[in-house]
Amino acid sequence: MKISRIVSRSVYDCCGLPTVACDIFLDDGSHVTAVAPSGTSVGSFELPELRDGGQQLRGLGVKKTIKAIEENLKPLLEGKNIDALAMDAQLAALAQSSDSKAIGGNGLIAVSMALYRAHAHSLSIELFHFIHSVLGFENFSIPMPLINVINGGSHTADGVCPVQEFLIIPVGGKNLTERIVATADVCCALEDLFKEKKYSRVRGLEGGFVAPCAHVRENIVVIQEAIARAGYDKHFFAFGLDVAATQFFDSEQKTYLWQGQKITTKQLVAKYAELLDEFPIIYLEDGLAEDDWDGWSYLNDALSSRDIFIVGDDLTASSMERVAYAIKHKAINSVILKPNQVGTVYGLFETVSLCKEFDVTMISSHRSRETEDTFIVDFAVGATSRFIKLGGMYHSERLAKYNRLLFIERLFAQL
Ligand code: 2PG
Ligand code: MG
Repeated sequence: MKISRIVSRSVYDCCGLPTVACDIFLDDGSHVTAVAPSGTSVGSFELPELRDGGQQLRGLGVKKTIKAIEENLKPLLEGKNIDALAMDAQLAALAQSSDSKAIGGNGLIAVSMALYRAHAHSLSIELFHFIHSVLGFENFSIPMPLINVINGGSHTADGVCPVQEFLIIPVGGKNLTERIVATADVCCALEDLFKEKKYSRVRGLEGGFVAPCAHVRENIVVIQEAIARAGYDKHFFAFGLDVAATQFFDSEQKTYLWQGQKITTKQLVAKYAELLDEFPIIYLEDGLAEDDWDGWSYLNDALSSRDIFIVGDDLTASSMERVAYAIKHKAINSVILKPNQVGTVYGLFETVSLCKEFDVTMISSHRSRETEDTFIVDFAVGATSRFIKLGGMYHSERLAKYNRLLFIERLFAQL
């Protein structure tokens, strides 16, 4: 099937801010759409977005991005037979070149994702299936969700608690359906508890409640209380933290501002060790800042006996080169995969291959500024990610993704 037309346009994300959508029209008259997500705690090693600047829409308009797609990408793709991988390889080459600034990571990723969706559509197969076959992987499985129930850091207005995301991990469930029921139960119990304790029920960017306590420990205690109240055994849920530590790192003084105190890398790692002694935390994302490389090797070594996923996000920025460096420096054992960090799905495939080769655990992740697009879910299943991060079970841009994952589990049950 041929690509007859590519249209890019401005749509709005969950924060009411503009983002780029790409529609691909095929020569049978059908079309598909993909929409670029955006981050709030954006790492410095991500492919930069192209935005309009100026006063309007906080300077986040995407007219320039749309123009760049028209001028640079449309001529490469229109009128050609759809071949997502080969076409995306061309986009990946642009992403690696100085031209990437002229198009922006946001423009590239919208077109890149739309190419896979269009190709899958032209073959009448599910997107996850197409991605899986492109990667040549054998078995499918449904990734374990990491559900964000309390938000802190830059994902809240006050940023009173340093940790960005308190995640619950329903390890006791035997399948996704059971895990989601249990999680929804805990979310209800948490809401009741917040009411009783007269905590604000304002939600953060990803749909979890704004952290009621400045101290990390106290927030975990509240979640534990909700789990008990919902009637789940204490082994049913494990915990994860996305600390997003780059946000409170002082790179000149090499200190972290943790709960009002300036502390060193080693002191922060000691705080994590204390939390790990007290709670069943099995997942620690961006525990240190994106350029604290020595600190990361120390962290990974110090916690190595603890059976914990040490996860790079801002540190690795989904880039094959940075993940390779992190492996070499023994900085991590797990990696976040976000398509827009590298600008193309093809670029992310390269990182996936590296993770497979070195047995690095993969976590596919949404961004804080999302839309109804569920591409990341299909990517996670197709790439055989062990975990998936989709935010809280609140707000339609998050639920669209949980519901897509439930649909895929149902499809598998019928195979
Ligand atoms: C993260 C993400 C998603 P953001 O840090 O992992 O949860 O947040 O999109 O703001 O970078
Ligand atoms: Mg993160």
